[in-house]
Amino acid sequence: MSIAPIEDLPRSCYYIHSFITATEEEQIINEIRRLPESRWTILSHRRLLSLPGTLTGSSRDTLIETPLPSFLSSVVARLKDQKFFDQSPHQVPNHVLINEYKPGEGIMPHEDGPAYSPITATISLGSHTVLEIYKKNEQGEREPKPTRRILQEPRSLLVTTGDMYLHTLHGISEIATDENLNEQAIVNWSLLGNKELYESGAAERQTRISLTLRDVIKVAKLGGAMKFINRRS
Ligand SMILES: O=C(O)CCC(=O)C(=O)O
Repeated sequence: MSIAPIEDLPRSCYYIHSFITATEEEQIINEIRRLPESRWTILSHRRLLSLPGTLTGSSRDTLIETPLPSFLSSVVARLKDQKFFDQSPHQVPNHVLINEYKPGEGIMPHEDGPAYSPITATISLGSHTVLEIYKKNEQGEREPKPTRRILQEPRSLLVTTGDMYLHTLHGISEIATDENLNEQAIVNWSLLGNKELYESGAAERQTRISLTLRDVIKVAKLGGAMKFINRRS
């Protein structure tokens, strides 16, 4: 598998179409559908679920050490083989945020914050989407319009790290159809696997599940966390 950085972006963003197969995509979606409904947090414009769990501690930056579920093992092994996480403290992702978006749903522009090592690997399942990248001005505020648009095909992997992780914001517009899809407007156009699906310039979204895999820097053993809780009570 050749890994090309996205031209026209700082050398800190990688796109790989067909990172997983259609069979793997279906298996992972089925496993996610089997998770109890009570694990999902319903937000107004998407729902989300954290595995192995949500971060704890007063700064919400600590992961209680628990393995990721086995249905993600081959994906995690592939990320390790590709050495994307070699510079992160645990050399592999230890946390995954699962977001589900219906057509018309999205996520406000945001930064991923300091709880994680500065590398994010996102796998898209079930639908494409367009991720919008915003620069910050000299005051550190988000510029009003996105400066880059990245088309993420189903089964693709997007890795962001370095400058891109530290100095930009990213979001997904709450729209049901992505428009203005072409070589000039989409920075990873030349890296798409199935360009013909988008060549009309518009693509309707389906329900998309994204897996955002990251390495949480602080990890606590359950025994240690219990002692900490007891000491405070
Ligand atoms: O769903 C996506 O691709 C983006 C998710 C995201 O930005 C996040 O989990 O912080």
